[in-house]
Amino acid sequence: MIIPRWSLLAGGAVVCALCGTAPASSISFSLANPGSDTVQSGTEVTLRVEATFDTRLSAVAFALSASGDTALTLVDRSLNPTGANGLTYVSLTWQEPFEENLPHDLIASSITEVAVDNEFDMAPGGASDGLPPGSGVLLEEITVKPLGVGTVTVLLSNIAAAHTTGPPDGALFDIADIGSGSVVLTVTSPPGDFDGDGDVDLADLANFVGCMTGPDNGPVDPPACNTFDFDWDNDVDTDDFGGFQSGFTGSF
Ligand SMILES: [Ca+2]
Ligand SMILES: [Ca+2]
Ligand SMILES: [Ca+2]
Ligand SMILES: [Ca+2]
Repeated sequence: MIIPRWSLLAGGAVVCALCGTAPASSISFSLANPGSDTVQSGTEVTLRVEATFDTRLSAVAFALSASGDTALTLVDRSLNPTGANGLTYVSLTWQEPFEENLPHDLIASSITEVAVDNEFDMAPGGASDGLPPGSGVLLEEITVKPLGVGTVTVLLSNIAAAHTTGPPDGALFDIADIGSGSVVLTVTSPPGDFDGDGDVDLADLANFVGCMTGPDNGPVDPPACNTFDFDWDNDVDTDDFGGFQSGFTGSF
């Protein structure tokens, strides 16, 4: 029997080599808000883990962690999200107890859960045959708020798909271990965050006066003061102070 080889492309797409005529299968990520892999500290980000598969999906584990000086707060979570195609399933067999009493502060520990874990009994059509084929199926939707400069990693691991090895009506199935894939969000400082701790507060304000150049009297020096040039005209003046006030977050 040929053992399929699956590999993950950038962005989470999965390709299958040596699979012969076996159907393609893929797991893809999308980030609903703001849709970029770089986010500003203090911005709420909704992470959507979507899957597209032409064969039955039998297992996916989902993990969320932070590194650097970033701490994650878990803001919201859809326990049973429904995809655009009307399919609704997230088969949770194990999870950290993070769904109650939101928000949660995830400074110390990451989220790990088995989003889909279906026993596969080799008998097509049964209740434990894995998830039926679908596209754009929403497996997980979770809103986090990263604070501080660093990274947030979304990891899918232990991905397994089941595919037909016999006739098209599915007389025989086999399990393919797809492996893992990750997406990394870079968390950056917002404008005005002089000390790089993710907020714009009085500690940052204390540095504003020392960075002032006056109108059209740049260059801004030292370079760290550029965070106060809100209107990008190479000075730090009262116009920029207005921007600082608008961006003021207070201490987190
Ligand atoms: Ca700050
Ligand atoms: Ca100016
Ligand atoms: Ca300016
Ligand atoms: Ca601060």
